[in-house]
Amino acid sequence: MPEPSARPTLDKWEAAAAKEVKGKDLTWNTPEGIAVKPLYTADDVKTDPGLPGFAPFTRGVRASMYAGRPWTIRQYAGFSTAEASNAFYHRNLKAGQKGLSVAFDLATHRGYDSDHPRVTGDVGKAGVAIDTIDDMKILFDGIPLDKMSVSMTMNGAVIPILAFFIVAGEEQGVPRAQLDGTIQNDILKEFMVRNTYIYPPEPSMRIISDIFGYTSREMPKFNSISISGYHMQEAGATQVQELAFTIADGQEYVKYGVASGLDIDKFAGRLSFFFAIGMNFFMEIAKLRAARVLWHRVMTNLGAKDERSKMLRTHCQTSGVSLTEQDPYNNVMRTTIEAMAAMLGGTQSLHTNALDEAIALPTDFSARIARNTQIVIQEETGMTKVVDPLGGSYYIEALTQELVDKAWAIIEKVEADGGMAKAVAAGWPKAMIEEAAAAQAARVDRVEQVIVGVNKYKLAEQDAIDILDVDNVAVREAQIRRIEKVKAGRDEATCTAALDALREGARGTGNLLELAVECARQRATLGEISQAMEDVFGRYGTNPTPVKGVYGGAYGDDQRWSNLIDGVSAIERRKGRKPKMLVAKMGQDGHDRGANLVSSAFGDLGFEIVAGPLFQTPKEAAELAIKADVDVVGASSLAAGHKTLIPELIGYLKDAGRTDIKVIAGGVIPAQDYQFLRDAGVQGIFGPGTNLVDAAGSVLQLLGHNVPP
Ligand code: 3CP
Repeated sequence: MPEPSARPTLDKWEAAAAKEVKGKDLTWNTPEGIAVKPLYTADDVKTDPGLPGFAPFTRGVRASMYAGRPWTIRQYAGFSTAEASNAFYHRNLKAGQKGLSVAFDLATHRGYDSDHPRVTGDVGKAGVAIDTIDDMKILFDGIPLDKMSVSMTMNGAVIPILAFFIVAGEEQGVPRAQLDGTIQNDILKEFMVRNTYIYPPEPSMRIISDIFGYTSREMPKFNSISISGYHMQEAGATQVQELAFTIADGQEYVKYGVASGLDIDKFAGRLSFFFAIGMNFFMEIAKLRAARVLWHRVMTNLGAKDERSKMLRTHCQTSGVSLTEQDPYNNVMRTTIEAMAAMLGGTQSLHTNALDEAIALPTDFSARIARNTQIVIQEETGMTKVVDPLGGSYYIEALTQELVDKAWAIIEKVEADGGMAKAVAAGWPKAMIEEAAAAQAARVDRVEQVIVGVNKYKLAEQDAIDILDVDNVAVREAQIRRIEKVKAGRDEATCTAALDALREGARGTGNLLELAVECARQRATLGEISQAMEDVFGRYGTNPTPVKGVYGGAYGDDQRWSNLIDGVSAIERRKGRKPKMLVAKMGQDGHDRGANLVSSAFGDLGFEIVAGPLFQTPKEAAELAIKADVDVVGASSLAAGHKTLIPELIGYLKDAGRTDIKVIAGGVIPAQDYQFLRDAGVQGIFGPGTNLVDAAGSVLQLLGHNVPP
């Protein structure tokens, strides 16, 4: 070591670096507005991160962390029937997975039984169909619910699903006090980004308080909520937005729980979190550390005394949107990098995405690679042997503090507005996220942000990979047979009485989960339990409001963009009105990032956009298209319903004599399905990673105007 006086100063380093890069500014301005410097030193570290296992838990919630027990390898899965999903779980557990995480289909999420006419395209797609307690029992057949921790991603139909889970335990001989697991139960982010809500915000918040009340009393090992930022990042949020809104959501839930009469330290210890881990490696590590600091601060301010109540425990999932359909084996590397960020950030539980997850549900092959990514890190690398190995890194510590400060400013704004429920109702968090999404799409389309294989180093030709295709007609028929069997075998009078009691409880103050558990015992279906509450609460719906000017604003006087605008004007002159496009979301798929981006970008080009409401049937979408007299319908599908829903839409337009209305499809559509859709009459298909400027050129061509390349 040189003597302190002989050590080079920062000024000297700056001069040396500037000489090397000939004065180029090396500051990296990240999307969250952080100016990342090329070098960090001890001068940048303003706070002592303390020790792991001690407040404010910057360095982790356990003293020994992974040296004592590694994080839980918990792969999110579920598809088609309960039998198929159960078999998949058994195979995965045998191969080294440690905890379960159930994915439900969208019909289940939205509280519909599989025989409901609105969900023909959704049953068994993107998750398992659960209609009755019998389905739930089959799902966990041979899996002891007192030993295996089970996470269930459910928000809308959270009451019937949790009731089925409790009764499945009972009928397995496991008392509810021994049930170990987590329910997502996070409705605020549904209103912001994910959209699988059923009821309006106020009764939805009551449901959450009822679940806190019941589980804190009856199920001490069960995590009553998974407060989720994941879906915000998937919808385009920056890491600061994800962090701030998630912590603010948590704060709101605690306030509601306390207002419902619960003692904060009786339920707060079982609140858990869920974050996305994207490709900004150090930012993600710092984000998890910052989240723990922020939660400790929030809970201290809310009056929690028990340190467990202030400890942020979290699940993480590698980022789905960071995966690409193009050159998909790159996704293995992306997921590995993200998994490392999650573990270096100190996650408690982790899902690693499969390489084909940008286009379909995982196959056994892709699920194995995803799972083994975690097993290799845990068992081959020695990375788990040291607690928080990045603690004390100048950059990580400085970034952690910067994220804390930036997120805190947003949390304070939320508080000034009266809390997250009010902010969500006012709509500004959603708008902020959508603006960030539009800005990011423009960065990618303009190659300011590189995505290997998509906007740089593209393959001339690509081999198709094998993907899983679910025959949802067969799944639906099997589900309908089981619903009929369950209904035929139950005592109608006691079942109706239990449902009536639930309806009354919804009108009054009875605990909804407790009442639903009785409905589940009496073999009421998920649809019936949901409907009993809907009779009182109503069903909620909103219309999208795409952001304006962000995507187009990024293009300035770019020549191609100007050519497109000229093309739109040419069509306007020819038709005497602007070209008109319905952006349609059909089925129960609430993922609206793609639809909103298309609406924003095409709107900025001068199209008249009809932003269709979520959850339309094909018939409703066709009727809206005809009524609005659009030139083109863009059907956005992110949850695998396209092969059923889009041909039906075309059928309705044809029956109405409107074959002049062109139909295009976009979203998560595997190449294998392109010919099927073309044969059904789809005139343009835009899969994942589509450049919106290219897409606009194709649509203008479809409308009879050729845009110069
Ligand atoms: C942990 N333990 C330890 C140590 N580490 N004991 C001694 N020494 C250690 N070093 C203890 C814990 O205290 C705990 O016991 C037990 O071991 C289990 O550890 P854990 O850390 O609590 O882990 P786990 O049971 O896996 O729970 C993790 C959380 C839980 C808390 C995060 O909520 C969870 O599993 N969440 C998963 C959520 C999920 O899968 N979501 C999927 C979303 P005690 O409990 O007794 O203290 S998928 C969504 C995809 C997108 C979409 O929505 O569509």
